[in-house]
Amino acid sequence: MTEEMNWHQLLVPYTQVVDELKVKLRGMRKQFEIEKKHSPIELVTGRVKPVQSMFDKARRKQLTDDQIESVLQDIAGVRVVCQFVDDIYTIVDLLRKRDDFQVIEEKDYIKHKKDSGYRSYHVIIKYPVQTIHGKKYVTAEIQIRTLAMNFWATNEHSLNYKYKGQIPQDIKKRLKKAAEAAFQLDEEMAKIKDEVQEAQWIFNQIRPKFKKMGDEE
Ligand code: 0O2
Repeated sequence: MTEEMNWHQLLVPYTQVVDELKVKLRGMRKQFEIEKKHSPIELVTGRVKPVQSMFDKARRKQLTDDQIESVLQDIAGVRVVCQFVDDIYTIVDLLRKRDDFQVIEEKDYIKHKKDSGYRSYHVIIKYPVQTIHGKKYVTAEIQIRTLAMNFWATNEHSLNYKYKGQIPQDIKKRLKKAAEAAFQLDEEMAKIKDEVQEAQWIFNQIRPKFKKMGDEE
């Protein structure tokens, strides 16, 4: 068996965790909708880190192959996108209360934004997954952010990829400005949250239900 096939085999439980988490989080959203309450969850996506990207990160962090699984917490990654900053903390509370996995770490990059301008709330969990070889505990990262934070992070991520982590200074500066503008948008929206929610509730009664964009996988 090749080295690469070994890694693909190792990643099978991670794929299952991502799939299960997506079902569970979308299930939470459905429940809010059925109970005719504002859903703090707008979109749910997920991915297993591609093997190459896992190796790149391992090299950056100077990890040996044996350390990769225990050190990298985001091999299984799920992203929850919401409308308002408050929703993020509602989701975090809901996650803390669940007993189908254990929250082992939380990183609040909203109260403590990263140097790049990145904002998001990361919840690291230990998730028990059933495999044909028995139960395995898999670490997964749930990233929770607003639509505005997600817009910024997605663009910055593409630029980082394009410039191989070396974004030119002038673009970096603009990105920092854009991060602040996105945050101001979140703050302004928070002030009219009740109005927006009421309007959306009325609108949802008459419009056909569309699949949430970016939520189909
Ligand atoms: P990908 O391609 O999304 O998988 P480190 O990389 O050491 O700073 P660490 O210790 O793994 O980060 O944990 P952290 O800070 O929770 O970051 C993990 C993930 O958060 C990243 O995974 C990104 O998805 C996201 N993230 C963190 N900082 C930034 C940022 O400045 N900009 C953007 N766009 N995303 C960020 P990967 O492996 O870097 O990337």
